[in-house]
Amino acid sequence: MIAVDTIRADFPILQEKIHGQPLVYFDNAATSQKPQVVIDSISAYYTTTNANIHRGVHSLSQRATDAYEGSRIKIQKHFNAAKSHEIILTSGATHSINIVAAGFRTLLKKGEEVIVSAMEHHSNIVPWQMLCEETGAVLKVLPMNEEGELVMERYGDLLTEKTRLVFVNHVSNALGTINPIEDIIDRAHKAGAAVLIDGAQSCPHIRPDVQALGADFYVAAGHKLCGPTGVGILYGKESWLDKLPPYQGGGEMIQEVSFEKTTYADLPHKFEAGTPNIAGVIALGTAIDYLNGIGFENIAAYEDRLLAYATEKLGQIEGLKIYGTAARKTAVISFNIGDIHPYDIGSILDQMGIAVRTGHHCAQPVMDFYKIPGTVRASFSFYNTYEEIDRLYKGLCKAKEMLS
Ligand code: C6P
Repeated sequence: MIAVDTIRADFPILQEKIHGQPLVYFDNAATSQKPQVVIDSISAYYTTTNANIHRGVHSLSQRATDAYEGSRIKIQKHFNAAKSHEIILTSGATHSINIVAAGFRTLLKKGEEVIVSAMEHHSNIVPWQMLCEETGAVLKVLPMNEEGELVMERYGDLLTEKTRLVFVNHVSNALGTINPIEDIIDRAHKAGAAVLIDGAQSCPHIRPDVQALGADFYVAAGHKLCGPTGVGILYGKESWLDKLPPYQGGGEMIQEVSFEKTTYADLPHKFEAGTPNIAGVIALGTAIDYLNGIGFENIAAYEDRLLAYATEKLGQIEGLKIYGTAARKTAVISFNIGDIHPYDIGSILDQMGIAVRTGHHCAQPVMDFYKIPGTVRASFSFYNTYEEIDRLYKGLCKAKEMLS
């Protein structure tokens, strides 16, 4: 059960007015709002703890290090990773994917193959294209269908003895589709390929168990998890992280440096060059505690109800077409009304205090598939309400009237 009024009181920004109207925040897939405990955690860090980590013998540095490493352990437990050093703290999901893609430069050979899904965010396409250009590896695409589901019957044909890596999102940011990653991972492993799961959109709704899934890599963005911007997670199996070379050189990631030779630090430090976002990582730990306090089953159940209500309500608007009608979806509705440009709808909604995202959502291949320039995307969170969906419905009716 979700006590939505109590929860809303935790998020100060939900009291904001936009153009004189109470804010309706339906852009949660872009970034989530932050509860007061997370905001307080950042302030408390700079008030009582600020020091650089892993460096000082002084007490404050020790305090900061303990808080930072404590957060890593919270994240490890949350993802059920076997070891805390399998959690690499990054600046975001994009950074996490780039660490792996860059690492594969030394592992992938010309003519070997990698598989991407047709519904990826650009962050899970471009780094791999760059990798393929550099290595001469071949990028193959697992197609999607009209409902916005992956065509799994094609997967078997794509997987060959040359496949080295498969990378797919757990949940599509543009459509909300929950992809069958268990099957994707299982079959990739049988073919001898490793799998990276982009969990940027799943983690706010689903608690992943990386050991049960068997994922080789799983990435997430802290800012979509009620944490601050500038923090991300890369989970990697120890055996893989050991094989990958470091992504960046600098302080903290070394064992010994001389002008003749440098040796690298053990995991996780090998991938954490430079001073990290210490306050952000600590605040992400607080955010994860906060979300687990509510419970991911409760979050998913409530958001499912919001999605069903919104789908039914928006479906009443003549000419409104929803893109992404997969059987398994998170609370995202991507749509257009007739041939009205999504940007125009988004601008009118904004005048009413309603925040949605418009455009291609950094998933241009998905838009190309549907032969549209973009969509309006309303993405819901556990702090949204049925009344807010009613306001979206009314706003859309008004926008349609004004723009038709
Ligand atoms: N999607 C959206 O509005 P970063 O920017 O590194 O925190 O996350 C990148 C990213 C990677 N994968 C998926 C599936 C994503 O959805 C995102 C971010 C936001 O859909 C901002 S573009």
